[in-house]
Amino acid sequence: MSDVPGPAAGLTRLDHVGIACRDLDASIAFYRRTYGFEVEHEEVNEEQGVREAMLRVNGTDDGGATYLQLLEPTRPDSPVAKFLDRNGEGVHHIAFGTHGVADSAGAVGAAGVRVLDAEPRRGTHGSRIVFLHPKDCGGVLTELVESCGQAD
Ligand code: CMX
Ligand code: CO
Repeated sequence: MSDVPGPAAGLTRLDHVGIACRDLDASIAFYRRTYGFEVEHEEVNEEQGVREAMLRVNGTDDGGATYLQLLEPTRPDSPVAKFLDRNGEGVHHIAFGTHGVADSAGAVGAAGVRVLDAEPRRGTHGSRIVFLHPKDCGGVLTELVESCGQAD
């Protein structure tokens, strides 16, 4: 173990696991009938090129929750469409929650990980999100998310 302290990234929960699917309604039906998870929120995010549903799994001790984020592409040049072409359906990214996404991104960036968004973008339900390059995260596309109304 290294003695060097880690970055003060301020991450407080696993916010969601993003899952790429070809048919959002079929995927929702699978998670409902198999596990009993219910959709808490559904939307189209044109900037990200997705139609998506958030299925709540559990609450977290920072006052937030952990979700599955089911993602169906809305256009062929979107990140999720490219992922499906290459890999088929499956886990696309993980997302950590924070109370301050800009500060967290700064800390993670200072640790040597490429932050893909210079400014936070709009994520699910008005949240603020940035993505980290999967090649700097052991092959895992990673998102940092600050829920709407959560900023300090
Ligand atoms: N997980 C792990 N690796 C991934 C990946 C993913 N989801 N997507 C792409 N990669 C890898 C590819 O396998 C490829 O690796 P190799 O060079 O070894 O073959 C490399 O990254 C480049 O892949 P690409 O298909 O050419 O894709 P791009 O470089 O054009 O884009 C990325 C990759 C991560 C920069 C882009 O997908 C991105 O900006 N993603 C963030 C936005 C996003 O995913 N939005 C949808 C979700 C929205 C939400 O959660 O709200
Ligand atoms: Co996400």
